[in-house]
Amino acid sequence: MMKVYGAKVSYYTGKLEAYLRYKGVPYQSLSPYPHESEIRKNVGALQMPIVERADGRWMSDTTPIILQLEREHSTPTVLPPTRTVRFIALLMEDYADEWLWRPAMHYRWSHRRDRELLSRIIAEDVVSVPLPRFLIRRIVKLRQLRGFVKGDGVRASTRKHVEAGYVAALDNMSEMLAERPYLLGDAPSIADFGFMGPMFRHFGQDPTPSEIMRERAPAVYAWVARMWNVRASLGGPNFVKEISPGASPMLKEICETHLGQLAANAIAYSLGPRRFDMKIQECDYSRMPVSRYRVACLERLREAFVELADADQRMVRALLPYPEASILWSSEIPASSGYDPERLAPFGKAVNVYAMGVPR
Ligand SMILES: N[C@@H](CCC(=O)N[C@@H](CS)C(=O)NCC(=O)O)C(=O)O
Repeated sequence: MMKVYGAKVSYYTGKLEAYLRYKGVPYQSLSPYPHESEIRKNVGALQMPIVERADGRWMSDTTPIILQLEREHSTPTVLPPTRTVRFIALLMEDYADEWLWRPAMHYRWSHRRDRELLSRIIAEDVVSVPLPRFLIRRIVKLRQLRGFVKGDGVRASTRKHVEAGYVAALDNMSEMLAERPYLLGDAPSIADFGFMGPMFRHFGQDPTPSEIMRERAPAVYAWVARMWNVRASLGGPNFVKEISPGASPMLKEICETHLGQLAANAIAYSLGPRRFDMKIQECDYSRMPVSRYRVACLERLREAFVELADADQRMVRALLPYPEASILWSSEIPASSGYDPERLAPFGKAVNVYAMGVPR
């Protein structure tokens, strides 16, 4: 059986678990900490989830893991067959993976109730180091707040914008879910699994954002449970064949936020500094940590765009009529991460999203 090293409070572990349950792939959940040296040896970085397979191979990073497992377990597919819809699904997944991470960390670690609860859970259930619990809690709180909140651009001047990003995701998902039970059809696609990262183990479980979700977006709250319960059904998934107008607010938000950040990050990566400034929807973020992994995300999106036929490329461009979207088809901004040139992912050596793990 597949071993999934992760945690029941982890963003990407929740995303992968939802996918494995849907596909009927059995797995065993384990904590990574007692296996840290083995994990580092086999995948290069400690992050969650990490998968150890029955055939002895190890996998990291949920997007390539899902794409690999789709090759091995092709039904029910989570990749919409219509090429333009598939591209939009990958774009939505990337936004959920990488942009909603900041508000998810902010709500968990900036709000006292959430911070106290999660540091207790992590000290009791996740971290296994021979230190008194109160000390583990203190270290965890400081590490997460300093690294992933303040160190990732959440300040007095950006806090409102970070929180508005969560609310926008709720509103935009609600609009899409008013049309169908899953974001792009009658069954979950890779876009739905992407959104399970932030929406399940963070926004749907942590006290402050889950209350907001229940009050403001009960359809998203219901979708989270539906995603956790969904199993392959007879008849196969029916995905939409074209992106409906209900998705427009979501796509606009993705371009203005996530693609704006991917562009600023790629420019900074190509020039060399470890921190960069960016303006997103008129909000100034300063001293953001550069991410090599996110340059690779942009490269993969560009490759997916290039693979589209001309007519499909035109259709995608029409769906994304916002200036930030041009980074998907124009190479004016360099995107050259040098990460995984041999295309071994998910079997290659992982890199943390920020250089050495936590941004400093
Ligand atoms: N791109 C990866 C990211 C995995 C990841 O960053 N996981 C987080 C926890 S949910 C982590 O392990 N962070 C490293 C840390 O906290 O040091 C994926 O899709 O799996």
